Amino acid sequence: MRGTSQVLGKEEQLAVASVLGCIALIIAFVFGLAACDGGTDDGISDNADTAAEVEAALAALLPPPTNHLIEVTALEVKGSTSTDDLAAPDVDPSTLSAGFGYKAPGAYDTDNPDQWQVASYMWNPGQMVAYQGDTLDLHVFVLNGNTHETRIEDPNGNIVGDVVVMNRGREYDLSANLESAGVYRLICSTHSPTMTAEIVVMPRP
Ligand SMILES: [Cu+2]
Repeated sequence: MRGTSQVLGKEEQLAVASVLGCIALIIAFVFGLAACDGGTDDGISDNADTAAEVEAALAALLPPPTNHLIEVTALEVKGSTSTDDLAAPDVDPSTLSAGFGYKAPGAYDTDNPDQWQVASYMWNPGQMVAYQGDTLDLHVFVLNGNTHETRIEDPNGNIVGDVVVMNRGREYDLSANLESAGVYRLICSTHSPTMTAEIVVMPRP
C-alpha cells in the first residue's frame, strides 16, 4: 500500500505541475498580447502608436542636427602616354563632356608627336553625407582651372543660394540648409556635367 501511495503521489505531483505550467503559459500569452496591443482595442491607432514609437527610437539613435564644414578642392587630373605604348582613342574632343579633356598625338606635344593626353575636372571629395535638418558649409579652394561657375542644387533641382564664379587660387564659402532628404549637388556648369559632387542627405524621422 505504501508503494502504491508513493506512486499515486508522484502522479499527482506531475498533474499539478502540468496544470501550473499550462496556467503560466496562458498568463504569459495574455500578457504578451497586451504588450503588443498597447493596451487598447483600436488596431489602427495601435499601429500608429507602434510606428511613432519606432520613429522615436530611430530618432534617438541619430546624431542631433549639426553643421558640416567640409573642405572641397577643385581639381583637374591629367594623364599622358605614347602611341608606342597604347594607340590613341578614336574620339572627337568636341564631343566630350566639358569636364573631360583630350589632346591627340601631335596636338598635345609638337616636339613629341607620339604623346597624347587626357584630363578630367572634379570636386574633391566627390560625395558627402549629411542628415536632413543639418546645415552645410563648403569651404572651396580652386587648385586647377581658371574659372568655375558653381551652384548647389537641392533634390528638386532648385538652386540653393547664389551662383558663384570661382577663380583659381581663391577660396570660397558656400552654405545650404539641408531641409530635404535626397541628393543635393555641387555643380560646376563650366565643366558640366562631369564636374559634379553629390551631397547625400539621409532622412530624419
Ligand atoms: Cu569647373
